[in-house]
Order: sequence, then C-alpha cells, then structure tokens
Amino acid sequence: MRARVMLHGCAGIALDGLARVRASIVLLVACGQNVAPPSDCDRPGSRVSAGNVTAEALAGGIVRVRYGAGEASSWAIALPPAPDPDARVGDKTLCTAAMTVRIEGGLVTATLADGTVVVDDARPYADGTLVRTAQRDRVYGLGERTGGLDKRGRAWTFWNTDAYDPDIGGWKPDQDPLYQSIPLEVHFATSAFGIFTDVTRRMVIELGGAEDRITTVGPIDQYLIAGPRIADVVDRYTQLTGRPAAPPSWALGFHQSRWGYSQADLEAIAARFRELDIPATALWLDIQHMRGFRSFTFDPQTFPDPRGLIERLASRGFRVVAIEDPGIKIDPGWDVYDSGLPHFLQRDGAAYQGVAWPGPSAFADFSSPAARQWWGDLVARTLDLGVAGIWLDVNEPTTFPEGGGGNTIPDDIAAVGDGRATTMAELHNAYALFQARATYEAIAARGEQPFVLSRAGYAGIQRYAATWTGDTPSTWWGLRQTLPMMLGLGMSGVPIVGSDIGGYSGGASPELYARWLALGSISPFARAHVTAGVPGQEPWQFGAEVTDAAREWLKQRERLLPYLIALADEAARTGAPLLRPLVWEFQDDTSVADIGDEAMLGPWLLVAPVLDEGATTRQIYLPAGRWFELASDAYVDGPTTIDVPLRIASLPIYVRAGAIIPTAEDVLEIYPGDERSRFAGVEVEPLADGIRISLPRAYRVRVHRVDRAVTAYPYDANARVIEVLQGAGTFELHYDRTLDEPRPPVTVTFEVHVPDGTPLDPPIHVASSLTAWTHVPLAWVAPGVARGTFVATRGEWIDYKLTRGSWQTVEKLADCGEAPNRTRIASATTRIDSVAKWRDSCGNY
Ligand code: MIG
Repeated sequence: MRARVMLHGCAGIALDGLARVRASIVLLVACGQNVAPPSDCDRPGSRVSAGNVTAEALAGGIVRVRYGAGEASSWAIALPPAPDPDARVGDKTLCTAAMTVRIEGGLVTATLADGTVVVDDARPYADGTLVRTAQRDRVYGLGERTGGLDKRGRAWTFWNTDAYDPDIGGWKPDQDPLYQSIPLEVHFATSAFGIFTDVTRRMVIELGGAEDRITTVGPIDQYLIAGPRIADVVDRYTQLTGRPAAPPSWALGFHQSRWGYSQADLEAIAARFRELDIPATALWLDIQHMRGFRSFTFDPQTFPDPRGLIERLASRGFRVVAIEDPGIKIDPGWDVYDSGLPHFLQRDGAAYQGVAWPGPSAFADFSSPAARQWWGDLVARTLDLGVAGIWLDVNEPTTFPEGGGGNTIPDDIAAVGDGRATTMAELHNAYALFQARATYEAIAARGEQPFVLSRAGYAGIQRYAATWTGDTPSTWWGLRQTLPMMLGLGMSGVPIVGSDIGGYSGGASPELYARWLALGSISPFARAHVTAGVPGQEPWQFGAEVTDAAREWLKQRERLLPYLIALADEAARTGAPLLRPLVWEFQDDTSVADIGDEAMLGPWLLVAPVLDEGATTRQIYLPAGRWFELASDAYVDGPTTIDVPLRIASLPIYVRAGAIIPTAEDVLEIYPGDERSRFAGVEVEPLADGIRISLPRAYRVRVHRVDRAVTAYPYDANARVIEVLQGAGTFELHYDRTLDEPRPPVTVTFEVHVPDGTPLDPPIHVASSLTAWTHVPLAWVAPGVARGTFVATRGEWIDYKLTRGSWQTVEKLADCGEAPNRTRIASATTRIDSVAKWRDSCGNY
C-alpha cells in the first residue's frame, strides 16, 4: 500500500512503508532547501520545559508555548485539545509531524518541516514582553483592523474599543483599536502558518521591521499552528477556538435597519419593500424601542404592541432583530435591575455604576455562569414576543466618559472569571464573548437556530455571533476599507461579517450608497443601517436608477441563497470564510497576495465590487483558469488583468471554471472546467465528450457554455445552456465541449410593462446604444406588455430609453422627473422594465 503524504510544503510524494521510515531524509533531498537542523528528539513525549517556558504538542498540528509561570487556562479554547500522540521529545526539543520547537537559553525557535521559521525569539521572555526576529512574510488576520490585507509595518492594540469620533461620525481611517480583539496572526510567504497569542489582557503586537514585539502583562500563551495552506491554518485555529455558528437562512438575506425607526416606519418600510419587489428578510430595532433605554423593554407609548407589530411584519415575510445593550439602568423596583443585582460587577460591595444610554447603569459579570443564565432568561422574554435574533451592541463594554468614568469599566473591578477569579483587566476583551455565549445558548435552548450579532469580540466569538464593522463612516474611504476589513475578519475565524450598507454616519450620495449596497449584496451579512437624525438608507431613497440596481443585486443574492447556505455550512465545518481573499484560493499565484479590492465568494465566484468615487472603469485581475461572467456567460481566460466599463448597476462577478452553484428553486448551475470538482455534495467530472455529474438529491441542472447544438437534451441555444431535471445519482451528458468564442452574440429580450391608459399605437420603442439611439418598435404580446429582441455582443453594456417612437413620449419617473438611462448587460435573460409615466402624459414638453 502506498501512502500519499503532504509534508514539508513540497508536492505530495508517494512513499511505501519502508521509505517512510527514512521519510525525513528522502524529503530533505526531494525538497532540497531550507531544511531544519537534525533534531535530538529521541523518545516519545509531548512536552518540553526550560526555565519559565513550556512547549506542548497538541493534536491537530498545533504546539502551545507558554511563556511565564503557571498553568495555561483559556476562555477562547472550545475544547482543550489532547496531546499529540505521535510527538517526540529530546532534552530541549519537541518534534511533531508539522514542526520542531527548541527551547534553549530561554529562547524559543520553531520551524516547520520545510524550514520555514515560525518563531525565532530574539530575547528571553521577561515581564510580559516577547521579542522575536521578524520574518520576511506577510501577516494576515489580527481580526477587525483598518489597513490592507497585510498587517506588517505597524503596531496593533488589543483592547476592545468603541472607536467613535463625533467629527467623523464613526471611526477614523487608520483607527486602532476597534471593537474586536482577535490575536491570530496568519503568516504567509510561500506556505502559511499561524500564531495565536491567547491573551485577553491589554496587549500590543508590533509587526515591525527587524523585530516583532508582543507587550502585555503576565504570562503569554501562544499556539503555533501549522499550514501549509492558509485554509489549513484557519481550519486548525477554528478547531481550537470553535467552529463558526451557521446562521439561520433568513439571516443570510437582506436586512434593513436604522437607529430611530418608529412602529409606523417599520410597517411602512415592510410594505414598501414588497411594493417595489426588493427582497429583504429582516427589520431591526435599535435602542429607540426601549422604555428610557432599558434593555428588554418596549416603550408603552411608542411601541405599545410589540407582539402585534412583529406578527404584522412576519405576515409580510420579515423577521425582527432587537438590540439589547449590556448597561442596565440603575432603577430599583424595575424587575430587570432587581433580578440582576446578584449578577452585576461590584465595587465596594455594591453594583459598579458606569454611565451608558440609560444614564447610571450596572453591568452583568458575564464570566459568571449564573449571570449568563439571568441574561439568557431575559433574552427568552424578548424572543417570546416573536423577536428572531439578538443584536449585542456597545459590549466592548462601552461606558460614556461624559459620565465622569472612562470609556469602559475600570480594570480593577473584580470578576468571577468563569471559575478563575480575576478582574476586568483580564475580562475586558472577553466580555462580549461571554455575553454572546449567554445569548446564543438562550436561543439554542429553545430549539431555534440562533442569530446573534455582536459588535465586540475575542477569539472564539465565531462560535456564537456574527459581526459587523461597527460605525464605518459614510465616506469613500470607509467603503474602500470595508472589504479588506471583512477579509481580515474572515481569515481570523469570523466568517459571518458585514458593514453598515451606506455607512453609519449617513448622507451617502446615490453613487456611494449604490456601490456600498453592491458590496453588501455579496457580503456574508447584508444589512443597511445608519445613525439617528439623518435620512434613512433604504434602497429606494437614492433615485430610480439605484432602486432598480438594488432590486437586481438583492434578487441575485436571493437566487444565490442556497450557495450562501452551503458556504455557511462549510464555514461551520472548516472555518473557511464565505468571503475570502484571492490568496486563500490561489495561494501559489504570487500576484494575488496583496489584493484586497477583489474577493472570492466561496470557491467559485470572484467578485470585484466598485469602490472608487466616479469610477467609469475598473481593473480586475483574474487568476489562471477560465472565468465566466455571471451576468452574461461571456468568458475570459486567466491569468489576465481586464479593464471593465462600469455603470451604477455594475457588480462584476466571474464564475470560476469547475463551479457548482446551488441556487434558488433547486436549480444547480454548473460551469464545467478541465478538472473534477466537488461542492455541496455534488461532484462534476469532465469527460472527453461531456461531463459526469453525481447529485445527492434532485436538481434542475443547468450546464453552462455549451456552444454546439445538442440534440439529446433540452438545450437553450441562446443561453448556451443544457437544462435537465435529474434525481439523486450519477449521470452523464455527452456533448462537444469545444467553445467557439469568448463573447458570441446573444439575442437580448426586452419586456416592457406600461402604465394604464398607454395607447396601443404607436407601439413601445427601445432607443439604445445597440441602434445608435434610433427608436425600434416592440410588439404587444399581452395587455400592457410589449416585447422585442435585439442581437448584441454577449457581456456588453446596453444603455437604453423606452419611448413610444419619439423623444416627446420618452419614459418619465412617477413624479414626472427625468428618467435616467436604463442599462443592462447583454445576456439571454429577459429584462422586465416597468414604466411609470410617459413624457406626453406629464404635460411638460
Ligand atoms: O452609542 O444603538 O454601532 O450601530 O445604531 C451608540 C445606537 C450605540 C452604536 C452602534 C450603532 C447603533 C448605535 N450604537
């Protein structure tokens, strides 16, 4: 029996049983570079210790190094991993299949089997300071951070902070720290490894020039995590700190929020979404619904009947998510306060008081199991009203300095520490982790799949909550920062991430809002939200063009929902983020390591949102392989950089060859490539004369870009798609897989729905860029419905206007305002446009 092993970052090398004994020697020769020195590991064992440093090999390709005295204990670790049964030790050395760790003279060195240096201490550990020789590699991750993908070159602080700057209406361009502290470094040169510094106390990690420096107080636990792929690092890391919770499917839909919605606003907004046919699944309650900012209450004046409200919203297909702040109003006689007394953090024998939204407030010690139970019972009360999800805000935890204290609970306040008495100095960064746990467990206890959104977090937060990028201001730099920030969170084990679509401070221009919504529509968590006292950021607030584009993007998201669900399921099994940088999928392509303005949505969709003001074109890098434009099925062969023209409606998405994409109504979109591929239980194997497909259940299978007429199957020659209904099992389709040209012509169908009273004669016309803006008539096909076709180059933008044969009759908006040009990408999909008014009926020509 031959075993295929992947070691040392070399290609897989086949070894038989005998050769494996001398595997390291064989591999040294095979790899021929950068080899770790021969070790003195001569006996079984998983632990070495010298001075105040201990290294322990754990199962799953991880070594824990403890700097400083005492036994390690952690709030982040989901299940303490067992010692690595195959590890070996020498006097100063620990050897595992993945790495060798040596402790000598108080210095730790750790090297991967291929010689890659993981840790090279430059000085013995002392007084909470760890200094190591910096490696010439990139460092991804570190949780929620500003800047690009690579975090090298500056110091990063780990201290959860409400980073609001009133002058900016959110956080600043290079703000640090933000709300979350996730001390996972994902190092990448040619192969990847991780360093997770499991410290919840205030800490700074400086990823400088010659030295990397970690500064904190007290002992430091580091988990050294083997690769070689970035995906392996995050897989191992989320095995250690817990797999991400898969959200309920409604939580993957579009959410609408703002600070300040009244009961009437919510009802009107629900109706408007349905009227405009814009998909949305949830509406949010910010702190305005509370009685004097008391968590777990509804104001009897302004929200007299929450249960009825939530039922009416549910009848229109909306779930409701409600915010619950941690600061509990000091209000003797109020049952929430009274019942909380045994659970609040204390100072001098009384509840510690900080100032938050309700004024003087007490804060539960979520590191106490009893306090978590108390909070969970209150969460259950909110859920009993019909609320479907819980939003945890200001849980850094934030207090208002205006109240005389600082911006958080003081370090010296004692805390239960989940069985290990401590103070806020250590609990601070983990406060939200425990609060999210209490909330998640309360929802799960009811048999519901929890949806919790938390602003703050520590390593492990992914087990309980999704997150968003907090108060990102409504600026172009805010939008531009959002994508790398989400990608960084994804590489830090937090896959369900989003941003306030339109930005938090408000006043977004139509263009900024449109670009943000496009990005939001391909974000794992998609919620429009904005602060109080500014215009709302619902999709219809920015003009007809943006409203139409919003409908397209959100319908596309709705179609892709089964794909998103499959990705969330993958995340829950492996930690892989839904939205991942190109380097995650194309680690061996040296040109993608710093690309943070494109991303992969799962393994199959490359998304290139538009992030610059006024952009009329954008460059898109496509790695090796064939890429099909999602909107048109035009294709491009990579590696290449293309320049695409842009419209407001643009959201460039390319499908990677090999793609298997489950979509709504049990449709499975398949884009065969030259290699076997697998996703969501489906397997596709290319054959010389077609493909073989294995399905776990029935699907309507659509095989894309079949250019030669196929007689044996239902075949749409214009779409160039074979569409067959198939049950579970394996089947083959035989056809000629040759493609004729990247952008073959396509017949484009326009369907126009006209307002009542539109005369039949003259007919509806389309004036477009396809016909040098001459007016071409459509045919009436039903009362009020006209249709016609044009031939276009697949994938080109068509700009057009609808008329009744002349500019005097051109389409107008419902308020008789000028209608912007309509636009669409030339494809086989029928476009349906509804006209509100004609110019001659507006009487203003
Ligand atoms: O002190 O609840 O980031 O989304 O609208 C501000 C009001 C508290 C901060 C959140 C924001 C929310 C706001 N909150």
